[in-house]
Amino acid sequence: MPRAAVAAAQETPAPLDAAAFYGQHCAACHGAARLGGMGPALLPESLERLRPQELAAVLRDGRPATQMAGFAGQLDAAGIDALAAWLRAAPAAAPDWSAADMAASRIVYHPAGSLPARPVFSADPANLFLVVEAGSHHVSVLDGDKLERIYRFRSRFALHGGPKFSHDGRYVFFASRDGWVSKFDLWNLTLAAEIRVGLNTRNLAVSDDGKWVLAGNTLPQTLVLLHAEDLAPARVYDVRGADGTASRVSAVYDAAPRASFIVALRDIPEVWEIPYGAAPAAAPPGRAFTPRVIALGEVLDDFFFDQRYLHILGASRNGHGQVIDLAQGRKVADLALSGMPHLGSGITWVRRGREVMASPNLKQGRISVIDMQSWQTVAEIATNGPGFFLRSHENTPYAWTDAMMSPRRDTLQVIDKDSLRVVASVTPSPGRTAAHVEFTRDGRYALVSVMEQDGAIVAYDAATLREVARIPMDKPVGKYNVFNKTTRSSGTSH
Ligand code: DHE
Repeated sequence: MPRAAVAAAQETPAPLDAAAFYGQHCAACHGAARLGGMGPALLPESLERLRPQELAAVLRDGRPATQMAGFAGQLDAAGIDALAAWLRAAPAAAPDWSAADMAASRIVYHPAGSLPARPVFSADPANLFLVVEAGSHHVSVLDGDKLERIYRFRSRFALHGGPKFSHDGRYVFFASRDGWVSKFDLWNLTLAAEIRVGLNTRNLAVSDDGKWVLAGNTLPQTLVLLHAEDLAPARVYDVRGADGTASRVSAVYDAAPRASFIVALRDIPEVWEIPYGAAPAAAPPGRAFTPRVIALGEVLDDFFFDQRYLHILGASRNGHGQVIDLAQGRKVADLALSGMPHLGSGITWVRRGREVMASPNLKQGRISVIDMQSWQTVAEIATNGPGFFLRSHENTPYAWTDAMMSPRRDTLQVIDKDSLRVVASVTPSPGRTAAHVEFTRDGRYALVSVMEQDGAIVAYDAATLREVARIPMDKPVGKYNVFNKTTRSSGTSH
């Protein structure tokens, strides 16, 4: 070999053996099979939502305030890229999460009945808020009257979807993207039980009778039914369509008036209804827990329900919307929607004697308002830009929306529910993302998230729109008021 070529070969570092590097430096925290441990799972599904530059930055610089140290000292840019690419590729052996894995993961911290059935604090237990802080994976409990934090605890990695409450507001159930289901006793401010139901989970629903929790997974492609009392697994459903095609779960919902769970599926044109009780609408006797399959013309994975759970309003990923009559099990109307309506964040109210529904749009700066009898679009309200959430309350004339997917992400717009016009806006912290509103139980104050690492919950007087409190938080995402959720306020998600 010529001398120059020898020198070049000596200078070019050998490509990174990412598997070996992972085994040596990452496996202790993230698990030999990348299923997670002290650190989160590192499977393609777990990393889906992380942008390439974000993943590279974590591998290079680590994550502040965690055990995750960066590898800038050991890997050059090419090595970081090789490790990122390896992590984004599926492992050679398909990861599995068996019934035995699930059972082994379950922790019962406090068996049912072992703790006092009264709150250990003086705040109104029905006016508490739970705030999911995504920054360092914590949950804060706020007193909704004093607008003060009364407790904060560490959550599992990356909670997603709304936490779901038992009827009396004592227990709240969380799902993490990593597959953990946690049951928290709000009156005693302590975790009651936890179980890992999968490797990648969408969300969970709690049955209206308080007996069951249903979690929907994307990995493995299963639904897991748990006893709400102690999170013991009751049944695992393999999610497969009529032709045998497996499907990820988009989301699970509790249809309380029907005493059933409704399951939205991501890869097959079906909706499942799983009856858990004896409601006449739900199922003939003896059919409890057996899925009733509603066949659709196309895959719908973003859902909204009317207040009585007679209809599903569903949207496909390309924005096509339709109305499914749940009793008849078939489409009864099309919805004139475009862009990517975020029906999951829709709300309803009565306007001039007619019930209307409105939802934000992830792709367009507009709010669609739909008449719930004729299914016609009543108005398209132009907003600052694509947004994620829309919220209101029975006691306020306004609905609040964000534009968090746009350059105006720092501003919330306030819509008059009668005139259907934007009448005001608030900018809690100029230049910083503001989104997700939830009202106090009486609708007097609107709490807004400044969704940044050193962010805050900012409370506004819902009538004057004046700021009344600011509570520092670590990237607060969603907030959930016990009363509004347990009474199924039409101004918030259920
Ligand atoms: Fe969510 C709820 C789907 C990305 C924050 N999100 C939901 C629900 C669904 C859903 C189906 C309703 C279930 C429930 O509440 O139990 N979300 C999706 C997606 O498909 C999407 C676009 C992409 C994804 O990969 O999941 C998505 N969601 C996000 C985010 O990026 C957000 C802003 C930050 C995060 O934490 O991931 C986000 N989603 C939320 C929140 C709720 C939610 C805060 C609960 C809203 C509520 O008030 O009830």
